[in-house]
Amino acid sequence: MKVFIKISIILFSIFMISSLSFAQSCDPNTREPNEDEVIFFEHINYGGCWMGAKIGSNYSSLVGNTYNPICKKTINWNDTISSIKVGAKVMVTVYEHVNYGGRSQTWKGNCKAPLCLRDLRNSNWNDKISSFRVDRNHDCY
Ligand SMILES: [Ca+2]
Ligand SMILES: [Ca+2]
Repeated sequence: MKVFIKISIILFSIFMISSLSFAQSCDPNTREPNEDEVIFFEHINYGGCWMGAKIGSNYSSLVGNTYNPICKKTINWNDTISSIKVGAKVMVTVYEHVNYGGRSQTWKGNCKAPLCLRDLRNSNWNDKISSFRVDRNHDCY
């Protein structure tokens, strides 16, 4: 009986560890989002420079050069984003033009795990995003 309990605990632990590592991660080698933030990347496959934005952040224009201390270079994020990790409890809406204009697209995490958008060429959004809003994913609250 004791052995059975021990085996059960071990199996349960393995299950918990594996579900954590599989469910919570897009690519552990690059910056992962907290559940309340979205991470935008310069290149596909979460490459290049990245910027994070929390729930409640609205960027009406990405136009203009900003110094990014993370990658230590000046970058213009307009028409630059090529991959995105959407935090578990985040709903992000991206827009083709500044001031939330033009075509738009909304993506959400699934409340437990981030949504992994590794290559925006697949959805015709590569190097097109000019403004975005980050809201709560209301499915999760
Ligand atoms: Ca790009
Ligand atoms: Ca654009």
